[in-house]
Amino acid sequence: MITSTKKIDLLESMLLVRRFEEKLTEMSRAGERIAGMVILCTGQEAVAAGVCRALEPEDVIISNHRSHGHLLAKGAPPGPVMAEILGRRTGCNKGKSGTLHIAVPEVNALCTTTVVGGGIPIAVGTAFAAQYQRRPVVTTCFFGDGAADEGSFHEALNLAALWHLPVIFVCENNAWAGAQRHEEHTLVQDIATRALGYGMTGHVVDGNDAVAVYEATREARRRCLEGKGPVLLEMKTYRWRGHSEFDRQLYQPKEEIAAWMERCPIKLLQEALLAEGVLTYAVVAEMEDRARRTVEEAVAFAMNSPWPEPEEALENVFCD
Ligand SMILES: Cc1ncc(C[n+]2csc(CCOP(=O)(O)OP(=O)(O)O)c2C)c(N)n1
Repeated sequence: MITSTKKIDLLESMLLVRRFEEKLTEMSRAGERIAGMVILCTGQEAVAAGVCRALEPEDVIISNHRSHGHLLAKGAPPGPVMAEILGRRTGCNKGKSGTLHIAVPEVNALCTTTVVGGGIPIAVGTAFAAQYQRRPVVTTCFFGDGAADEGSFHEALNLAALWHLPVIFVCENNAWAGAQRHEEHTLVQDIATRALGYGMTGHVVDGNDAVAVYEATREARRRCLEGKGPVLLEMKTYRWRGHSEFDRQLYQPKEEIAAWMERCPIKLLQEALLAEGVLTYAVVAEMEDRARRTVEEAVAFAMNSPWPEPEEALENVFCD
């Protein structure tokens, strides 16, 4: 059973992600130099928070191009994440990743890849390593519905099931892959049903309900650690913004966006907690303040950080 403390933690985590990304939008519109494309998970925060707050610190995550929520919810420090996005030397990857390939090994966020579907086999590799070394660690891999139609998805899920690897495959089905609707790239309505074809467990989860996401992830984690093999969780959610901030979103019906905004994951949890008497409006206001302050501090840290020197470009670059 999820505790009230954990529910508050989920809300706090979602608020941080929302405010962080709102700030990024503001900065990108103001012409701030952002290293890479601004790709947001606004509207999908329940998946990031629900999954990552259900994991333990030693569990690994592998993320994709829509990574800010995953990283922050896993515990990545907002200052160095912001600094990385702004290409500064104090960034998580010394300013060499920019927005799109951030890794934060300190919190076991080992890889962010923008190759659609590219992270899925990598997750199978890290899960194999944990199983081989008999470490009680689960790998969670985030990818979109578009990625579920890549060849890598099929090979990776087949192998993970065959070897009973401890992987939670999290498909964030936000209804769109770039400008393509889900129905335009697959006839399969529920991607979770594909699990059956590989001999693994799959579930459809309400991806805007942070508590449901948390509980599904806890259960999947338990199964993985009992050696029962991987789990495929399909989180039904929605992308509020365009594919990236360069995208004018003309293909996304306004009414569709509005209907999903009504089911804002933050609003849903906040209202539930107020109704349950777990939270008061005063505490909500404090949480809001805290999230805004954290983001302001992250921006100040990043903006006051130096740019990398040109000669640093080849440091930490390996080749045979
Ligand atoms: C292998 C590969 N093909 C195409 C692209 C270009 N691309 C970047 S994101 C994207 C859409 C991905 O959609 P989805 O997997 O559903 O994730 P979402 O953006 O909806 O979160 C595409 C086609 C890419 N980066 N990599």
